[in-house]
Amino acid sequence: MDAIWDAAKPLPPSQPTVTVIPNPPTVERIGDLGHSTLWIVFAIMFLSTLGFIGLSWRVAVSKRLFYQVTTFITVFATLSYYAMASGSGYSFHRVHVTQEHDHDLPDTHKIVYRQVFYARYLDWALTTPLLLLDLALLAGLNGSNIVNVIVADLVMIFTGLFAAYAPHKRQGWGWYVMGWVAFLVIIYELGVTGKANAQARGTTKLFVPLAIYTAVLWTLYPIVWAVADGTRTLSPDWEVVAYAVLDVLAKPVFGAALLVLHARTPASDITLNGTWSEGLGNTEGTLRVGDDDDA
Ligand code: RET
Repeated sequence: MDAIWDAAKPLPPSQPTVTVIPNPPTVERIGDLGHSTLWIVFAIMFLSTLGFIGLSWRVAVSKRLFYQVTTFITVFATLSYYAMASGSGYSFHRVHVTQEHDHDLPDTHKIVYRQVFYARYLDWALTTPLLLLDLALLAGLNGSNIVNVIVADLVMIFTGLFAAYAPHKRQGWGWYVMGWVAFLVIIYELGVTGKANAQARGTTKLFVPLAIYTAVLWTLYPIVWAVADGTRTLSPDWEVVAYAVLDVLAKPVFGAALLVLHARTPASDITLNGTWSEGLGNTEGTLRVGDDDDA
């Protein structure tokens, strides 16, 4: 609001004369810290992918499912970190910031352009269902529960994306709350249905620690979101660092723990014979070129 100063009609002393100089827009984007972090995590994801591929070659095709799912998770993360580190996968979100002042001074307004990495949400939309699939298979969830948990997960990620790009703060928090509702559905499916199934299957010792690890770690994501995109307290650089730590713990560290513990727990074996391991139209005993089932 521009204050008008009229010399002919001075303002009464109780109303101070205020000149509001419009604030130029500011840009919040990552710098060296963010860039280096993105490249480091790209390398970690890439090397983990190679490691998981190596591990999967050591088991028979019929027992490779966990290995494959875990490998796909780091493949997608490698691609999204490459996109972000090499300078794509983001856009600027325009935020209108209103600053209130004391002493009856009028509010001031500022436009902020904040760098938002949408590549993150694409990555999460592909990898979080796979992480949940890993856990669901460990627990032995039925198809109906698996569909519920994966749909809830997609709702959570896409509401997060809409929240990040919401033109108004309040609308953004509305999406965020919806994301939390979906997240609670996931926690319920894992904590209640998953635990009961794991007990019946004899995989509790493996499932429960991994499910608790997941629940605690995943809860930190919306907290980071709230202080980064939500209130913009965390700078884009530190936002990248925070998600980097969480992503490394949620993907390579979780994947390695799952594969090591799974290898030690015979009850968690999933053996897929028939078409899955033999291929269509191949009857038992037929040797296929490239088969390495002897592993
Ligand atoms: C958002 C915002 C909306 C509310 C909630 C969220 C939760 C996100 C989570 C992300 C997990 C990502 C993982 C990535 C692995 O690499 C979308 C931030 C609840 C839980 C595990």
